[in-house]
Amino acid sequence: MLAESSTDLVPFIAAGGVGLVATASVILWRARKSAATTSTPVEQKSANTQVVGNVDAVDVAAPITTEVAPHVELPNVRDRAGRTRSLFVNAFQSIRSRNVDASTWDELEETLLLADIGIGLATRLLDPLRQSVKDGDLRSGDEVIQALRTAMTAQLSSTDRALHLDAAEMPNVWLFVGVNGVGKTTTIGKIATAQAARGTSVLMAAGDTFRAAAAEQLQVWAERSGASFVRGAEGGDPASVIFDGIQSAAAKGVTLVLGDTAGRLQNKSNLMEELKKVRRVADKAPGTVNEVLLVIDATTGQNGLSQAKEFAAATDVTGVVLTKLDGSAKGGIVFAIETELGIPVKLVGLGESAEDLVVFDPAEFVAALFE
Ligand SMILES: Nc1nc2c(ncn2[C@@H]2O[C@H](COP(=O)(O)OP(=O)(O)OP(=O)(O)O)[C@@H](O)[C@H]2O)c(=O)[nH]1
Ligand SMILES: [Mg+2]
Repeated sequence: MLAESSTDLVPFIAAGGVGLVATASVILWRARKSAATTSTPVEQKSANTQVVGNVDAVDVAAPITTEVAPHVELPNVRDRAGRTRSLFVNAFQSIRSRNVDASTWDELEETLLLADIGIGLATRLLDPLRQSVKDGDLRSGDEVIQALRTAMTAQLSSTDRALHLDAAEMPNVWLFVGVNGVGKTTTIGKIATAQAARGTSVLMAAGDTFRAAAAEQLQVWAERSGASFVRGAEGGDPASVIFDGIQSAAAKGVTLVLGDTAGRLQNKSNLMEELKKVRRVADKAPGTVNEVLLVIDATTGQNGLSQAKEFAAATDVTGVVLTKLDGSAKGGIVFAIETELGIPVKLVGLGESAEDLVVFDPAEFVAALFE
């Protein structure tokens, strides 16, 4: 059974707590950064695995304060997802002010397709609206847009977006999978920062053994966030590194292991087999895999959908992290991922900094497209 916990365990920017949570996160980040850089012990675990960092030394290094720091810039879907937003807002503006005719449907379809919602879903959204106009139930362009908003909101309404963290299943393991360069390592860094701000102890396991630089990149994030860190030899077995990380976390009483993996193409069957093994090994005692997060780059649009299918088949993906929404007009992919695949989008990346990750809030997202 997966855990009872929900987004309240995840200190991202959630409705109602934006200022305080983000501020706490940033303040603790600073305290942890200095703690981690002043005294980071390096311990040899085995010939191939190094454990770096000492959770006890940095755990809750500073009290979480609710004081508001005015200089902290908070990420916001409405502002950051500007390219997707302006695509919708501009199209809707002209449609709203006109009577409904053939060009209305052409423009709506074009907008949905440009946003990479996909032809199947675009048709399923627009056909009932066309019918309602024929039946006289919808008359103006404005009414059509309102009805589209309701229909799009309904597409996102019923998924479980909770990130599962269970105190009874220590250590919890969250694995990060996806094709090259989508933002897996960066997302781990962001999540560690946010979890650390909540006082959750974190260990990062560098399961990307493909390049030495990958482990070093992750280690930088570990030092910044005060997380422990385990890496293996370049070219080593990723499953062993993740397993060593879990054992180390169990020995130290660390709650959450974030397992990085090398980027891979979804059609390389040997690499997908490797990922299955990582997941299998990570799920052995003492670890419990509570999340397998597929990281998808929003700028790749519909291509992300075929990636998702293959990764989901290999690793039982529990959720999607949609990164780089800040640089993409293809944010409609959110609807396609959820409706075509039934995988919830749990987090959204809105930039490259530690705080640029938010819980996906469907109402906020839809509002950003329509208002
Ligand atoms: N604008 C923007 N850039 C991002 C976001 N997330 C990650 N990036 C950037 O994307 C690039 C790749 O990020 P990585 O975290 O290295 O990606 P990865 O999936 O680990 O890459 P590989 O390990 O090579 O497969 C970096 O330059 C990140 O800063 C995001 O939400 N927005
Ligand atoms: Mg990486």
